[in-house]
Amino acid sequence: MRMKFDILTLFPNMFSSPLQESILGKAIEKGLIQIRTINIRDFTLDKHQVADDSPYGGGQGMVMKVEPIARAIESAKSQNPSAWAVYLTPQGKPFNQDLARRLSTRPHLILLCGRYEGVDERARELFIDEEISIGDYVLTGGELAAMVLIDAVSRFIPGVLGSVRSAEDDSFFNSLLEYPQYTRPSDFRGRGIPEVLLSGNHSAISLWRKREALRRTSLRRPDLLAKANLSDEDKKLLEEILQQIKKEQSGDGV
Ligand code: 4HQ
Repeated sequence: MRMKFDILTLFPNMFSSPLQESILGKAIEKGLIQIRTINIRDFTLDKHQVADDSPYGGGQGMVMKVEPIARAIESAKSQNPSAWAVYLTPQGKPFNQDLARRLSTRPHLILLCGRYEGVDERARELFIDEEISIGDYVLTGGELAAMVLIDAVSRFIPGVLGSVRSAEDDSFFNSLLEYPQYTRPSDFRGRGIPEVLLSGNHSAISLWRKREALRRTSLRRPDLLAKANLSDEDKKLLEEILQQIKKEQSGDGV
């Protein structure tokens, strides 16, 4: 039942603190997820435990050798031949919430973290099931990308966010940006909070949150609106909001 993550890395110490605090730490304690780090260097066969070498054809930097990676992945897969092996790279499929949800249905993920100029191409061809990118920027290694992936995937595992909440909740808001949140005090240096939130009128509060989520998404991430599946009622609400934004931008609004 529990989901397993095997992380193949040259820097296993990077994973000790970030994944053991707070929500993920509790999920590990509860046995909902298991995170193991595997040091690729332990799968070298030479006495100096060399895991990288210079690129054929010349050029900058070093490339991670195929044999230690092969042996490390084969070791991880020996416990579960159907484990799904992922390589983190800017060349991969863009990571998003849908991909996180899909990966959360896999009982066992193997995450290969590259350093330097990356790994020998044959390691990717022979042992990797899927390549994933966490965004269009260059990291010093795949380790932080693997942590991002583990964090987002774990939120989908039942119980990780507590017994009631899950990442699957509030389907309307999932495809949109969040509405604004407030907590005490109700007045901070003269700045109040939206009155409706103090009204105790739950349907009015729901409507306000829906409007704010739609407004924020149309202003900041219109690309997300295209993907969201809105009901006819939501679409009407969105039309109203877009009209209002137009009015505000033309200067005759409030
Ligand atoms: N790297 N999304 C280069 C990334 C990355 C990303 C990982 C840096 C692989 C060799 N990984 N190494 N962006 O920038 O996943």
